[in-house]
Formats: sequence, structure tokens, C-alpha cells
Amino acid sequence: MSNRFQPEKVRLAALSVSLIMLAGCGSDDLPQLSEAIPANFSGDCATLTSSISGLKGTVITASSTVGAGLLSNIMTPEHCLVTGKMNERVSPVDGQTYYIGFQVRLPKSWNGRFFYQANGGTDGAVSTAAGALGGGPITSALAKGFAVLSSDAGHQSQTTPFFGLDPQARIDYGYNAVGQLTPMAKDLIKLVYGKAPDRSYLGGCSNGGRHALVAASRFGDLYDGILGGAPGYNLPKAAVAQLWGVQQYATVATATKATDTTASGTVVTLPTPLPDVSTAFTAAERTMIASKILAKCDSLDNATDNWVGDVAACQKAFNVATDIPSCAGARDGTCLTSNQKTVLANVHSGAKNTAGGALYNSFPYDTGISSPAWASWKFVNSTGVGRDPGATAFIFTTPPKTDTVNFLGLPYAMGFNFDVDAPKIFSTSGVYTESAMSFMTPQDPSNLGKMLNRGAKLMVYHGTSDPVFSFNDTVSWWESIKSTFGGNTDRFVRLYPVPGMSHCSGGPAADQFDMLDPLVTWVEKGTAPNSVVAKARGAGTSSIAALVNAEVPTSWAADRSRPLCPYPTVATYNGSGDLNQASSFSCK
Ligand SMILES: [Ca+2]
Repeated sequence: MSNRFQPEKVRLAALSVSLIMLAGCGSDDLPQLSEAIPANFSGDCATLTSSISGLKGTVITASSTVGAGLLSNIMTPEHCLVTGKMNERVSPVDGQTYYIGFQVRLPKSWNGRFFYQANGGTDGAVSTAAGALGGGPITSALAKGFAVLSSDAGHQSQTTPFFGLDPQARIDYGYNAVGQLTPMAKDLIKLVYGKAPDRSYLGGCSNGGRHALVAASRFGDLYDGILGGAPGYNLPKAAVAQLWGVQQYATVATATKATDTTASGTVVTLPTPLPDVSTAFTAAERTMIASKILAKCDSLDNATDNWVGDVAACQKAFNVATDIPSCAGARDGTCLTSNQKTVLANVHSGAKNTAGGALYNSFPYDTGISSPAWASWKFVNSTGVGRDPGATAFIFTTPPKTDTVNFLGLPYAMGFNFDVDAPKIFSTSGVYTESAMSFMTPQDPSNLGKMLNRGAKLMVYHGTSDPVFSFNDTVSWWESIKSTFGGNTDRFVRLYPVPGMSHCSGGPAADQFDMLDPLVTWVEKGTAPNSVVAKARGAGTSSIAALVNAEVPTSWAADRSRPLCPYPTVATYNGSGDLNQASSFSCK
């Protein structure tokens, strides 16, 4: 197709690389890891509290039997639940007690594999170790028989960012909890089943996707397969970009806020009212923008099916100035003002300092701008104590702010200086010896050689409508891997865009998919994944309300399916066949 975003010379280069790979088969094959062998635990789970001992720095606090049933909305088998903590200490900086809290869920009938469930947000709570896999829930690692670990990543405060005052808690959150927990968990599993896991996997979405890419870089020797969703791998930069967005939205807000709320819930009257950024783009305006993107881009994937499959081609086709109606009078949801168009374009082209230097990546125009999640991330999380302002002030900048009592999110976001404050994500001090960009992000991508040379594999997925972690930033990461590993890249790393999907799930998208099975097959049998089928989960597709996506367009079959294609290929309509069936599309 001539309208593919992939230039012809790149296609030819890719073709020649695959020919080279074919020619090279044999002498330079990557190691093939063996398949995991199942085992059972037939004892009494309650005895594990006392029988698990000798794990370095670790206290087991409880163990019990959990019967088969729904866990995080997924049917899971009977298992033992073991809870504990590592490395308990009192911080010399803020005087608070910290430890790395965890739980492990160990199926009575075990598949021989370990799954590290990397969690989202700023961690701080031991989420249920069901082994959630991102996207619309369809299965879980625990349901598949993995032994699953979940942790708080080294601090016990999910809703506040103040653990950032302790330098060790920063580093535990960034990467060290994974480094500490992984060998402990493998030893624990050996004590329970009589053998360590044959194969180990790590997966998560959002901050969990960041953990995944960091682990791929730092701990590629500890994991055989890694599954990263919506990876905020430049998370401090993304947080700064969120604050930059606030100051953009403020210029077109139509109302103000007279109060803001502290971390402890105290409502404070602001000295001067500040812009209510949620009024910058109304739901009607965002729905209108999405409809204009759809009108311009729908057919670029060969099918007019109310779905933009070729997001890259859409970026070339869509034009804010000419494709969105300009308001002749007052804003009424059918048009944008000139200033709104400027803000929309600025936010999509990416945060910049006053010299024009990029502070984060650009965002693609995509139909998920209509999603409530878009407004929530852009207007609410970007101004809240517990999200971007607080995380930037206390975790990501050095030195951190110190007044945890009176800190307010909206004034911080509005007062953030992108020339003076933004560089502090790279700063260190005598107390904070590692910068946020060091402890939060993967090391040099070339360190992925640890994974490549062992035969380990990495799969990444990302919603193209993600409002907080830019899909374009993940593409930049993928391209940096490609530049390092060339023709070897596809042999151990694959990126799957999820068109229309918002942050980890939701949006006008087919967002229900299982990438863990394809990853295991790749790792343990050497069969590389090509496309992965994703389904929409519209009205009536599940009796569990939380599993239904209200944003599936009514013009779609509720269970419409699409192939998720390895980047840079695109799901393209074959020209015939049911528009609601993945089988009518090919990755091209
Ligand atoms: Ca289409």
C-alpha cells in the first residue's frame, strides 16, 4: 500500500535483514531455553509460615490456603498465600520505617514457572498477586499456574509520594526491590516445591511496564521472559510533561478553582484562584476531535470500520488547523477556538523548555482522546498530590520538596519552571546520590545483550491513545534497541501497538488479549510470536461489569477482534471478509 507510513527504503532494508537472518540460521542461533516442568505442593499452606526460613533479610509473616475462585475477576486455582517483608529499617533521613513488603501466591498444582507481578502508580501497596497482565482482563499468570509475587516496591504509602524523601526508598522503588525480591522469591519457591522455578517471567503495565524495561536492562540475567505494557520508561520526563500540559490547558480554561486539597485531605483556600484545567477541552469537544481524526484516518488501513488501524499514517494525514472546525462564535462542542487548537497542537508535539528543547516525547493524534481516561490523566492526575505534582516534587527532583503537610498539587504544577525545575530530574546531592533519571529508567539499552545472549525474550505492548506515557516514546525506545541490535532485534524483542487503547486498557479499542502464552511459547519452544489476536469487550461480552469496556463503539460487534501486529507492521484489511473479524486483516 502506498499510504503505509513505512518508507520503501526501510521496507527493503527490513527485507534484506530477514534474508540475512535466513542465511545466518544455524551457526549463530540464539540459545534455546528448555520448557518448564510442573510440580505440586501437597502440604498444608499454614505450615509455610514456620517452614520457610533462612531467606536473607526476609521475615515470613503469614501463610494460608486460598480456595479456587475469582481473584481480581479471573478464575484462579487453589493456592497458598505467603506474605512477608524484606530489609526492614528506619530511615536516617526521614525517621520512617521502611521494608519491602510482598506476597507470593503458590498454586497447589504449579506449572514450574515464576511470575513477578510489577505494579503500577508509585507502588506502595502489595496488590493482589493474581498476576494481572494488562489490557482488558482475560486471564492471569496465577490462572495459568505460575507462582506469582507482588510487592510494594519498598515503601508503605500508596497515595502519597513522601517516601521520596528517603534515598533508599527511591532506589528500591526504581529498581532495587526487583533486584532484592527476585532471588529471594526463587529460593522461597524452592523451599515450597522442592525445586526453584525452571523459568522466570516479569510483567506489568504503566509503572509496571517501566519496571519491565528496567528489569530487562538491569536484571536480564534473572528473567527468561519479560512482558512490558504501556511502559513509562522515561517516567520522570512524562511527569514533567504532565505539568507542562497543565500550564498549556490553563491558557484556555474557562473557570477557576478557589481551593485545593493536601495529602491528608485538608481543603485549603488558595491565595489567588487558579485555572480549572478540566475546562480546557470539554467531553463534547474531545469527542468531536476524535470524530475528525476518525474521518481523516479510518480508511488508511483499507477498511472504513470506525477504527484507525494505521496510526502512523494518520499522523501524516491529520491536520489540526484544517481538519477541526474553527469556532466562529462561542465554544459549543462542535469547534475549537484558535487558542485551543494551539494548545492541542502543543500538547501533541510534546513538552518543551523556553529554548525549545524537548522535555519529553510527542504524542500521536488518536481516537482515544475521547476517553474519560484522557481527561482524568491530563486534568486530574496532573494536578493531584498523589500523582504527577507530588511525585515530581518528592521523588523525581533533587533536592526534593520538604513540606509534606502543606504541599498542594495545582499550585505546584502551575508554578513549575521548565528551565529551572525540570533539569532537577537529572540532579544528585550528597544525600540523594542517584538521580531520578538514573534509578527510574533502564540503563544503556545495549545491556539487553544479557537477555539476547541467554535466549530470553521481551514483548512490549502500548495503547496508541495512552494519555500519560506516550506511545511515540516507546517507539523511540524500540528504535534505539533496533539501532543497537539491528537484525537481531526481532529475534528477542517485539513491540505491539494497540490502536485506540488508552492507558493499559480501555478506549475505543480491541484491548483484550493474552501476551503471556505467546511469550512462554517464544521463550520455551523457540516459536516467535507474529500477530496476537485482541478482542473488544463491548456490552454483553461478560457478566462481570468490570470486564466490559463501555467505550467500545456501538457500531462495532461487541466482540470485534483485530490482530495486534508487531511494529512497524499494521493490521490491514484484506479487502474481503467480515470487518469484525481479525481473520479479515493481515499484518503488513
Ligand atoms: Ca479503519
